[in-house]
Amino acid sequence: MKIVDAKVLVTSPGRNFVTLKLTTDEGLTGLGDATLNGRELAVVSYLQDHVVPLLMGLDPHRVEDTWQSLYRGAYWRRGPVTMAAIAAVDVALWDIKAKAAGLPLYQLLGGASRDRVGTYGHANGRDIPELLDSVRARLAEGYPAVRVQSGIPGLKAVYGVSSTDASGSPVLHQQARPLVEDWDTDAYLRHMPDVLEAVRAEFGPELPLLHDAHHRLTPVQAARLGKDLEPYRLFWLEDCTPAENQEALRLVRRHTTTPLAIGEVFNTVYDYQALITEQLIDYVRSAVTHFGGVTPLRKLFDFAAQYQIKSAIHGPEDISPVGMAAAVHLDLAVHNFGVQEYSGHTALTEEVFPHAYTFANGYLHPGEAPGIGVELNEELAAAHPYEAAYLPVNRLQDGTVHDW
Ligand code: GCO
Ligand code: MG
Repeated sequence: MKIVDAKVLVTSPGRNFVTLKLTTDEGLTGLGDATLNGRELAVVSYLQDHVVPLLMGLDPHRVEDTWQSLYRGAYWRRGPVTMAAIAAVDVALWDIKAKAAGLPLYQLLGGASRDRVGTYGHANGRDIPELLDSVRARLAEGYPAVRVQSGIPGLKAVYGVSSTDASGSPVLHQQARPLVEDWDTDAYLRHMPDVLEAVRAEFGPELPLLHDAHHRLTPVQAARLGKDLEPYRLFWLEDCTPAENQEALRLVRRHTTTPLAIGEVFNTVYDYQALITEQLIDYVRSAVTHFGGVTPLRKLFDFAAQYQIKSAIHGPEDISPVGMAAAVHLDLAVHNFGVQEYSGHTALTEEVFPHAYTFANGYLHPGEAPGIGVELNEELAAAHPYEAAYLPVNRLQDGTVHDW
């Protein structure tokens, strides 16, 4: 079998998604997600201009060899653009291989290690009462675990929490120019224990609760937060410090038993090396889409398993259904699965990417369709072309840019 066609499609059924579609001489097709939120077109160019020409005539069964040749052959390794592009090729090849075998991808990854894939959903509130309502809504949808994000008194727009404009309508997180959010770490550190106290008081001790600090704290601030939140027994504290600095987690870990999760912006195992071997974290958060595909993420999970660290694949709406499907196959197959983040997609996105995976009562299953089990409705995709959209920037109250 040979690859005879490769197309890079960009569509925006509510937000931008980049999809690679490979076609073989036998008529099999494979899809891969290459969406890099806010920097989509850089990956489109990387694929179209530099990778697609290399794929023509290639045997799609050679998944490992293709991965190695794209990673090593470029000489310039790593980085989110490169690794998103390689991920799309990797997943599209796995899709073709599994279709050729007539099997859902998880069967090629060793088969199911569980019956269903547990998820967590997002609860956000501008204040505590609104957050409690949002937790209630997630529980009504069946989510077995909930991430809680709250507005901070005195701040107008905080990560994960929509603010409103003068007319009271929600301000979108992603806009044609970056939305400017504001930040005050002391106010945040003072407020978060009250938030968790209120959520625990309302929902009891058993509900697994997560919180995302979105890289905003210094090591000592993160240590303080981890300690202050210990009474509320978080399932995890996510991205407590900026992700570039692995040493930071040593200091945090020395001071708190709150479990730590990190890695949604990581793109190779080297970003995790000290974190895993020194057991500084409890969950690895990388997405198939940003980590170079199923091939390296499987290796990361196996490495992490040696240290009792679990998987927790990043699953916001900016991972397309193609990337989500690949994630759910991996979740079902690996032994050290922890949890899958899942917030679903808009109805239009689901129409553009019809898929075999299902979400019911808080649990995902990849389905039994051969391959990853996702189609692309190209006509509908083309009817919703690319729209420029930036993620926000974050500034302290004196105007200084802060980590977002
Ligand atoms: C999460 C993330 C996302 C990111 C987004 C940026 O935990 O789901 O923090 O919400 O902000 O993926 O593109
Ligand atoms: Mg996050």
